[in-house]
Amino acid sequence: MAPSAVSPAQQHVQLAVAAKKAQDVVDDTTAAPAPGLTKPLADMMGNWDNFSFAPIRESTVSRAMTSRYFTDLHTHAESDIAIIGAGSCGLSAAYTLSKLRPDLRIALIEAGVAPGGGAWLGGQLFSAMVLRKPADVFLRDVGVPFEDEGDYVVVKHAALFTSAVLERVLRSGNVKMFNATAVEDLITRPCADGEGGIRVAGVVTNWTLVAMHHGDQSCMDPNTINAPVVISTTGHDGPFGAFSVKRLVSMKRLEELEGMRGLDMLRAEDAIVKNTREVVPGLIVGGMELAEIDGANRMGPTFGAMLLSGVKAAEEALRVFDL
Ligand code: 48N
Repeated sequence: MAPSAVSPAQQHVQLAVAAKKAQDVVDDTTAAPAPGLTKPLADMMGNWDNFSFAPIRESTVSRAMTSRYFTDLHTHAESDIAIIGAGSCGLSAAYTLSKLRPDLRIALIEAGVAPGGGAWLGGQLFSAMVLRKPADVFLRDVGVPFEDEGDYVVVKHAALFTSAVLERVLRSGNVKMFNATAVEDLITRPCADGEGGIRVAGVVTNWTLVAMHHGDQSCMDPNTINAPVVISTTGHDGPFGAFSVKRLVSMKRLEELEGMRGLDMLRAEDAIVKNTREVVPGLIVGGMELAEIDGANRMGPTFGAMLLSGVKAAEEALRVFDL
C-alpha cells in the first residue's frame, strides 16, 4: 500500500482543525471539577486527634527520588529528540511529540526551576492569556477551557494553559523534563557531505546554578545527551534566551543574528509559525528564539504563535528524524 501522502504530523493537525469546526464554546463552567470531596478525604476532616502518617525513614525519601532521577539521566543520555526550553513553544512541541510519537524518547531540558518561561507569569502581568484563532485548535486538543471572543480566545489565567499542557507532557510515558538544568553547549558532528558543515547531535547540560557561575568557580564537568534531533525554543535574547542561535554565531556557523524587531503582532505571529524550521542540520528553532535569528518582529503578550510554532517544530523534528 502506497505510504500515506499525509505525514502523521499533518494528519494530527488536520484532525485538530476538524475539531475546530465544532465551534462549541468551551468555557470554565463545563470544565469545573465536581463539587465536594471524595469520601476518604471528607472522612479525614475533623478526625485529626489520632492522625499520623505511615512511618518511613528519610533515606527512603532520598532513595525514592534519586533512584528515579539517575535512572532517567542514564536512560535519556541517548534520546531521540532533545527540546531546549520548556516555555510555551517547547511545551507545545513536547506535547505534540508525546501524542504523535509515544515511541520516541524525548528529553525536555529547562534552565528554570519552574517551567513555563514567559507563559508562566514571566510575561503574564495581567494573568489572562490571549490567543488569536486558529490557536484555539491547540487548546481544544489539550483540553484547556477558554472564552471564545470571535477572532480570538481568552484563557482566564496563563497558568491554566501552562499547567494543563505541562500536566499532559509530564503524564506522558516518553517525555522526561529535566528542570533547573541548563543546556550550555551543543554536541556537533561534521556533516556527512564533507563540505565542512556541522550537524547538531545532542546537547551539553549542567546544573543551571553552575552554568551561571562558570566565571567564578572552576568548571564543573557537564553532562551530555546524545540526540539526532534537537529543538531549541529558548526564547528571545536575555540572560538565558536565544541560546542555540547565539552558540551557532560563537562557533562561526552563523554570521550574525538579525535580532528581534519591534512589536508588530500581525507580522510577528505568522512569521514565527511559518518560519519555524531546521536552521542547521539536526537543529530546529522555534518560538521567540527564531525572532533573533530571522529579525522577526515581536508580538507582545499573545501566545498563539508559540503554541503553533511548537506544533510545527514537532513536525519538522519528525521529518528530520524519519529521514
Ligand atoms: O517563554 P520563553 O522565553 O520562549 P518561547 O519561545 O517558548 O515563548 C516566548 C513567549 O514567552 C514570549 O516571549 C511572548 C510571546 N512575548 C513576545 C514578546 O513580544 O515579547 O521560554 C524559553 C524557556 C525558558 O523557560 C527558559 O528558562 C528556557 O527556555 N531556557 C533554557 N533552558 C535550558 N537551557 C538553556 N540554555 C535555556 N535558555 C533558555
